[in-house]
Amino acid sequence: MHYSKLKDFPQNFLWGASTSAYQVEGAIDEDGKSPSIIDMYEHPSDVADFSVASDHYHRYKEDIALFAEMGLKAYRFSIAWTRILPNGTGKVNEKGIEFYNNVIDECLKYNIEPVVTMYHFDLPYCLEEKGGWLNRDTIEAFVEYAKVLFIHYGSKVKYWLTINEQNTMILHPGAIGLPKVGKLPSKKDLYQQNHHMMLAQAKVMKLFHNMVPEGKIGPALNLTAMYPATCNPNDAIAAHNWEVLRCWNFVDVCAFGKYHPLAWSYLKDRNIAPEIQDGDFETLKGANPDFIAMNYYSTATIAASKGDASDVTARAGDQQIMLGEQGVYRPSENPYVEKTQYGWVVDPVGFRYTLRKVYERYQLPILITENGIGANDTLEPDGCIHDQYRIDFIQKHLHQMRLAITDGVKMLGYCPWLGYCPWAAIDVVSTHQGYKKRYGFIYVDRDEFDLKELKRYKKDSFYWYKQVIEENGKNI
Ligand code: BGP
Repeated sequence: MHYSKLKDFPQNFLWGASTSAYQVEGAIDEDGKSPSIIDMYEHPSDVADFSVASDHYHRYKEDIALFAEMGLKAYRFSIAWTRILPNGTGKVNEKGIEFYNNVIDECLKYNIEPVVTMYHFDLPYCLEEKGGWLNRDTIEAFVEYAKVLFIHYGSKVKYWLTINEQNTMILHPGAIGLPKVGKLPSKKDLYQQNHHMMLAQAKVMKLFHNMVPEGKIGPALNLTAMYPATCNPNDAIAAHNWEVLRCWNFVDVCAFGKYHPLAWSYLKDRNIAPEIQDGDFETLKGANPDFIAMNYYSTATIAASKGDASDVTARAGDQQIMLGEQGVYRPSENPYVEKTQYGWVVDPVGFRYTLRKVYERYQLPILITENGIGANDTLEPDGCIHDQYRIDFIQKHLHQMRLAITDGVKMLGYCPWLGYCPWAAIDVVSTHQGYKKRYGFIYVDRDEFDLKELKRYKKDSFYWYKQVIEENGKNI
């Protein structure tokens, strides 16, 4: 669709940026924090671990001052459950409460809207030892944790995200890390975990609406539209299979309180459907998210399954690199898109396409909680970082977002486009590829193992994004 005039980004649009606790904070055993699963998982030995990360725990004031200088209107960060309730439940750790109070107050001091993720891949390890998400007790533990957060921060934080990328945790658990025993859970167990997370999320959303009536809460999923590899109808069916299983099923359970019918048929047919207890569907129906948060990096291109083991590729899959599944789909190449140096498809038009689909399906406001390019940036001798590729990436995605805004149905009473929080506000440790895979607007001077002074430098993209925000995206 071509338009003679593009709509503007809305007034009050949340121009933000994101991080997560385990990737940015460091201080993994300070002030009463207990280990989380991601701290304990086995990660490749040739990349940085999370023990120091970007040392934000000690430098949050300096970092938030830089975010303010960049003009951020929102900062999306996650709270580490293990700082708040080191035993998973029970005794509240005052030092943990204080830390996030300080972070939130520091944001508010600069009129930066804090956007809080409650759970970003980091279940307390002590709960994992009791079965983790496979154990139904973890549902109530999450509710208890949420209640502590709403009591302490509910009056200051308006935007909340329950669980980050539940679909990544269930479909690509290896990308998050390998449990100590070195073995990933079976699919049956993963879908049971998924069901428990869905119940926990629904209960927490209900609690939130009672405790923080003015606030807004949503799930944060990794959403990726799928293209059929050709116009062969079987490729179209396969692309739809995987789009439903990878994306819509997760959003549907939260937004509609029920599994997507195609996903449910797949789960039943393969004997991997979760056990459902009486009352579970009533609980799921009670979620009522206020918006959908979405992490978007890439699209994927999908061909029909050949029905044999060759559907699954030998290369390692991750959040964005599709693996294939026998009888469901095969990953295919797309000749019309580029890739990052880490092999992730770069597809700004696919962003518009995915936004259209999300809006069409759920008719809820959308908050972009991640989007960005991982690259090996170079710190020049004069202290500059010329990351034109990051500027190009974000510029193109924002332009497509503006087109999607122009495509959008105007909704009565509220704006369907809440904001854009790219990944990442500042360099952080990648989930599984170490420190050299950088995403931030602010460079942190450390190497994989040499921590140097962790000094902060503003990248070219920092100045560019600042101007975009000042102009409310009018030149995008
Ligand atoms: C998302 C995660 C983020 C972040 C990002 C970039 O899936 O929610 O935590 O890690 O991907 O991924 P990576 O660090 O693997 O490059």
